[in-house]
Amino acid sequence: MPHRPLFALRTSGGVCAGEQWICDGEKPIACLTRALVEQPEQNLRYFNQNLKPLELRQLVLAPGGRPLVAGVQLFWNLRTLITSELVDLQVQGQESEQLVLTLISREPGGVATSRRVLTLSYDPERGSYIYAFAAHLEIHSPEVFDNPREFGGGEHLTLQYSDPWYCDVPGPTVEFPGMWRKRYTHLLAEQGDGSVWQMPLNHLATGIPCPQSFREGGLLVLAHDEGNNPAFEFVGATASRSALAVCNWGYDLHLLARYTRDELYAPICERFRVRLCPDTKAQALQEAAAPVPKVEYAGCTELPLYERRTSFARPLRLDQPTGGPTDPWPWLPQGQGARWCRDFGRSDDHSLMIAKEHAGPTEWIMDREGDGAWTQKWTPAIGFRVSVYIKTQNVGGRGSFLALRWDVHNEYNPERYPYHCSQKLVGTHDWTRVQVEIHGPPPPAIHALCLILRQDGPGTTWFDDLEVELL
Ligand SMILES: [Ca+2]
Repeated sequence: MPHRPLFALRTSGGVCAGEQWICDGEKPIACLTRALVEQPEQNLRYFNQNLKPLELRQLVLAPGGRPLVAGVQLFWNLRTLITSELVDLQVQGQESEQLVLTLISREPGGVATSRRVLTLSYDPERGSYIYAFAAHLEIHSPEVFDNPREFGGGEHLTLQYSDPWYCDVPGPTVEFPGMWRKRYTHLLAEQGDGSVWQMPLNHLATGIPCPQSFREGGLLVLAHDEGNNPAFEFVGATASRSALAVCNWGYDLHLLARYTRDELYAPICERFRVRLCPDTKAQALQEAAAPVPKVEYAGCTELPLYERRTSFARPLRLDQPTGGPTDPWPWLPQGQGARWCRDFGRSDDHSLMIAKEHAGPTEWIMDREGDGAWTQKWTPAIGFRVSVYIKTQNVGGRGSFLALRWDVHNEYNPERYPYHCSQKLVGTHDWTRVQVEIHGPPPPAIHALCLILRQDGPGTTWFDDLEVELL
């Protein structure tokens, strides 16, 4: 018997105001939310500018399936302005095979009004729910955007119609008890020129050129988990007008559309669908995909990946998906003379090295240890004890050392927290173990701990056999 859907928007019972879920029969398949989003997600996802975002969350794409898309934003990001204020919600087709939700929101200053229409249906051939979104926008004061400051001499203005993100992506950045399963390795897309684009998931490849248009009806697919590959489908004129940007935090997708000056003065509508991509299609896209372009960071095509106990021997290859059950971040060189040493170390042939003649600091940093960077949850009692072995040769200045620092990433939140430093080694020392601790509660809005290996002065330093212990 083919599945017959019976959709409804329901309010669940609760202590006070209940949650709103779209249901298929008795089964909840997506949550309509306008809840207060706290730190660190508020900072990282909404730039502290949209405290109660209007979103569809935990989208199930097949009857009986698990949620595959964690969130689809139902508002417009108009440069620095957002249609953040909910005006109305209209529901049609309750208890039917096609549910239509119309969500009206406005930019609080009165610049624009958004009318986001979700039409939910079921495609029995693909065994997939179809979440069809129409993102209408009426700009009441186009002059706000139609000026030299916003266009900057270009012919088009870019506005963001959604910023969706996935379930289970990225994988956990370190191994820990109770961690979720890593399932995906690639993003694939059918571009406007007919070619197929691929991006390996490894945090650093998000810098490769992303699609600047899509084939009409083209797909953007997260792959490869059998039977569970979510797709965004670009409908009609939206396909050629859309560009994609991918954020390395969690591979969330910035869906952007380009407009001429004249187009800002007329009603705007972008259309996209969220649905399952058949496995055969995902495989065909992978086989047809153009090669991954060279990916570099500070001249490196591979970097040592972060582990809580490391000899700095394992590489993160920037043009490939990360293997294994985790999705780690790499150690990053900052400043002159930082080199990943592949022929010398304490217990093997790998270490992190800084060698330079001039004064001042160079660092190796890893700034993604923490529950805002996909590890286990923190409590206020969190603390870290970190140790590393340091070998120095003729180091002058303030010396070589390990440091820890609470860390927050966002232009709206300056990095204001102090370095907690270990013993500093000046001169020439054989392998010497240094250690430093940092104790919670972390300051507000903090999402991670930053680990720093620093040489402040001329000379040569090797760092090896790092250990991170949660207290
Ligand atoms: Ca080593």
